[in-house]
Amino acid sequence: MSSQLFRATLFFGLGLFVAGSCSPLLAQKKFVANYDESKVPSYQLPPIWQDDGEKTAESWQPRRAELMQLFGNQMYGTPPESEFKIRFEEIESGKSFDGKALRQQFRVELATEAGEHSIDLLVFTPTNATKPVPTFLGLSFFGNHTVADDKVITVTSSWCRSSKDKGVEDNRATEAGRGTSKSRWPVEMIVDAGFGVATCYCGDIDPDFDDGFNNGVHALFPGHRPDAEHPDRWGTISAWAWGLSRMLDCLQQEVKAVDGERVVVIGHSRLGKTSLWTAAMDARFAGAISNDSGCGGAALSRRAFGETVERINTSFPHWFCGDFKRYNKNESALPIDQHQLVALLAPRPVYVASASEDRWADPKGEFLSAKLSSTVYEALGHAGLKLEELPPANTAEIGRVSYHLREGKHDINAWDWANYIRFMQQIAD
Ligand code: GTR
Repeated sequence: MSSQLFRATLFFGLGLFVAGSCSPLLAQKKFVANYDESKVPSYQLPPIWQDDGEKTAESWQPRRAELMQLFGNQMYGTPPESEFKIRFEEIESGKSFDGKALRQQFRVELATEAGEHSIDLLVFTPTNATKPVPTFLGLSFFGNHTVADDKVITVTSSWCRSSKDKGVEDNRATEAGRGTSKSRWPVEMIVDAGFGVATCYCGDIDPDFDDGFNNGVHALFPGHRPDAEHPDRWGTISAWAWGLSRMLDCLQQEVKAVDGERVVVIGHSRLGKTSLWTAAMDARFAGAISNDSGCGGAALSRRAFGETVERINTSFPHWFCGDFKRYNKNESALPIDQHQLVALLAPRPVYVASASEDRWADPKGEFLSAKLSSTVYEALGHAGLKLEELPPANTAEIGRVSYHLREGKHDINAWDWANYIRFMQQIAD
């Protein structure tokens, strides 16, 4: 190699190294999560109530409207308000789970001037029900066919995240995915308890990757995509939340087996962040459950314990609105925090759940949000969360504001659901 060529190669190599060290990928690798309670920064939470204001039902309404606007503009992004058409079609029904469950599959068709989009909704209700039943509604990570070993359930044709375990090949779901998420959806236990469970695939609403908001329901509203000029418009979590409201439209208008006034939105992890924001935006939901929702869900952002605002905005730049990135490494500047999000659900029953080994999601930060939201429940005439501090593992406190800490990892399992069924009982009564 000539010395000139050597110098050029060295220069180019160094250039790559310098550019590489600034790339988001490498910056991401360098992130070290804080798991040390003594290193949690000292922080002051934004108040739930207007400073020095009265804590009454009357004063809550304007404060709630103000907070909704802040969460919409600064964090999740606002959904469009323009018109759309919606149609429901029952595409299949039959018995499942040895005849215990009625399975119904609906296609929810959405249309605007910009195009059409459809989402498949799967509903299980107890066959022996004598009246419409209270029902859980939640999104799945990999499609309706993954929630049960049932050959009749439609396999999604939407884009899926790569996963051999879930039978995804080249970002497409396959037959091999059937039932692979059934531990997260104990349908038999739910129908045995007298409740329904409905689900659709989050990627049917909006694919979970950073696509410049060109597909999913974003594509129906091209004039409302987030861009440099409008960084406050809806990210993917807001799109999922909007989609869940369309599923509720279907349950309320089309599904006679479901009690549409008693639908509780449930979600795990990123979908638990979504369930809280969904119920905040749509008062028709009778309650909400967030399972291990962590940063951007129930966990207080200011604690920066485990996943932080900067980390989540770097790994998942499409989840929140553009303006949320202003708070990367700058949580104390946020005009909001997640205890206020939980409070937005009052007086409807809310359940925040954590897992002991799920430090990334900050169980203590999740607990504190539930606890602090209680002030609004109390002002509205209901009991708040009865626990004073983070309880020992495998303790569930069920009430209007519920919380549990399950022993184990980041997941949603039968123990979690057994408690969600107990929680649902208060909605049924
Ligand atoms: C993680 C993310 C979390 C949580 C989780 C999930 O990678 O950092 O905020 O949402 O994914 O949804 O499983």
